[in-house]
Amino acid sequence: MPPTIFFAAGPANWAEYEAPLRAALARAGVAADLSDRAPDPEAVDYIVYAPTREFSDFTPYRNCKAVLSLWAGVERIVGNRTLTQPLARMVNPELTEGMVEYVAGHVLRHHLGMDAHIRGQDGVWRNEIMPPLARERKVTVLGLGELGAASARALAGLNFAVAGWSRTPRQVEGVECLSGAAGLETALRRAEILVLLMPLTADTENLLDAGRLALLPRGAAIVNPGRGGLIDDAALLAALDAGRVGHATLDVFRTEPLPKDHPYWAHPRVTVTPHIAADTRVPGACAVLVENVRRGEAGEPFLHLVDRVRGY
Ligand code: NDP
Ligand code: OXD
Repeated sequence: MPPTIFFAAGPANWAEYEAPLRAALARAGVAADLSDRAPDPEAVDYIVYAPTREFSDFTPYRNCKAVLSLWAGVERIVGNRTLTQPLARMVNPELTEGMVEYVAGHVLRHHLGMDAHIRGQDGVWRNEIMPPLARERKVTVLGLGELGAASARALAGLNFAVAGWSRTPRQVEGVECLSGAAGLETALRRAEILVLLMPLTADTENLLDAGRLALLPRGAAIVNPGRGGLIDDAALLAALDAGRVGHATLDVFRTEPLPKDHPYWAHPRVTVTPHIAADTRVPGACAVLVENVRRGEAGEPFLHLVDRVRGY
C-alpha cells in the first residue's frame, strides 16, 4: 500500500502545494496518497505541517512516521506533548539563499548609511561623511546554524569583520566564532551591526534584554529575521528612544501580523518587514518533503530532524 500523506498546512498552502507536490512525488518515483483530508487518522503515514493552521492534537495519528514542517522555525510545535513522532523542519537551499540576500541587503543599508540619501534629498550637497569600508565594520551574527552560518559567510565574503555566536563551538570560514556566556558578551560589545538568526526556545527568549542591549556600541543597528521573542520589545523601544540603538530592522514579531497600533510601526528608528526575510519557496520545499517520505519508506534516517529537548 502506498503511504498516505496528510497535508495539514491549511487551504492556502494546499492550493500552492498540491500540484507541485504531486509532480515532485511522481518525478522521484515515490508512490503516495496525498490529501488535505484525513478521514481515518490511523491511516496517515506523514503529516505536512505549518503553523498557519490551528492543528494541535496529534494523538489520533498513531501510525504517523513523521511530521514534516513547511517552516524552518518550529517553536509553535516543538513543545506539543501530543506529538510523539519525529519532527523534521524545513531546510533548503532557496530558503538559505533568500535569507542571505535579506541579511546582506539590510546590513549594507545600515553600513552605507543609505537612509541619509534616500530620505534626505533636499538640494544640499553633503559629501563630507563617507562610510567606512566593510572590513572596518564589525558585524555579529547570533546563531550559526543553516541560515546564520550562510549569512555570516556571505558577509565575510563582502569583507565585513564578522563574528558569530552559537550554543556549541562552530567553525565558519572567515568568521570569528564564539560560544558560551563569555562569547556572547564579546559578540555584543563589538557589534556595530547585529543580526539575529536563532530559534526561539526557552533559552533564547528575551536573549536581547536591557542588559545585553546596553553592551552594544552606541548607535548599533539590529537586524532580526530570527524570531520576535528573541528581543525584549520594551527594552528595545527604550534603547531606540534613547538613541543607544540606532536602528532596528525587524522581520518577525511576537504577534504576527504586527498589530496596527504597535509602536514599532511608527517608530522613526524601526523598519518593519512582514516576515518575508526568507520565504519557503514551493519547489525546494517539495523536494525536501518528498526526500523525507522516500527516506521514511526506505527505512533511512529523516533529514533535518528537530531535537525536541533542545527545542530546535
Ligand atoms: P538552526 O537550527 O540551523 O541554527 C540555530 C543556531 O542558533 C545554531 O547555531 C544554534 O547553536 C544557535 N542557538 C540555538 N540556541 C542557542 C542558545 N541558547 N545559545 C546560543 N546559540 C543558540 O536554525 P536556522 O539557521 O535554520 O534558522 C534560524 C531561525 O531563523 C529559525 O529558527 C527561525 O526562527 C528563523 N527563520 C526566519 C525566517 C524568516 O523568514 N524570517 C525564515 C526561516 C527561518 P548550535 O550551532 O550550537 O546548535
Ligand atoms: C520560518 C519560515 O520559520 O518561514 O520563519 O520557515
